[in-house]
Amino acid sequence: MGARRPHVLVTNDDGVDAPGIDALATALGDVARVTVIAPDRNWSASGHVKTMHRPLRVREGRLAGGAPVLVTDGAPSDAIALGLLGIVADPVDLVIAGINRGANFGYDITYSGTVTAAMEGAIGGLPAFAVSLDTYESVADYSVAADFAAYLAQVVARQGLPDGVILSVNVPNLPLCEVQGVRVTRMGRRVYRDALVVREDPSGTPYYWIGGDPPTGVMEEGTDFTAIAQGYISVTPIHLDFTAYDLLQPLAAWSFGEWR
Ligand SMILES: [Mn+2]
Repeated sequence: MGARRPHVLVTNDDGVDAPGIDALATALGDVARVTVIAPDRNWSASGHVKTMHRPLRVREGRLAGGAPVLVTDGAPSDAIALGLLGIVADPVDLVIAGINRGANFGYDITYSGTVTAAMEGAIGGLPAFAVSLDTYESVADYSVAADFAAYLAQVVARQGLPDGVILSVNVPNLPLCEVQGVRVTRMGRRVYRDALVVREDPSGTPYYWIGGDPPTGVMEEGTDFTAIAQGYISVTPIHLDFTAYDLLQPLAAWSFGEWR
């Protein structure tokens, strides 16, 4: 690293009290200046949110380990927008979201409050990445993920990222001695096993839960899902340009000229 420590803006989607964001902020403190703006509740699977129809509140609070934090009633992506639009006075160099409880593989990124918070950083013109730990346990060891995030923060602060590209990092739930290394991966294919759960409220009106079993994934070489299954940390570059370029020509050949 050069003499100057990067200024990192941190948020998460599990909420200010989650252990993952505390572990991340603590590890980053060794290599960066850290500002944390965290949502006051769990926003997991909230997707990319821009709150426009109600005011956003921000108050001072503490992370689980006692570090100061700004707490908002907005979504994770709102937290990043607030930080980049002026809540944080000093310029930010890098945006990091996490450490999420639960991996974000394949299409999960479109649901993930963690990954979409990083996307908000990219929309704000900054390099950004998301970090997720492959566990759903409420008590977990975030130290390997935190240590890797602090290392990656230095690399990304130095190298930058192309416009509109973020990194989605997934870390296996293993002790450091069992982690096999780091793999750069593509998005894998998730297999969702959602099922509708129908209940009835006291007045007899039905209501619904989206339940079912946790998603699995297709084991294919080179993917995020497979890297984690084999004990590797997975780093997936994600482009916000969702255009299906290979369909531009075929779609142009459709008979749109016949409309009007
Ligand atoms: Mn989450």
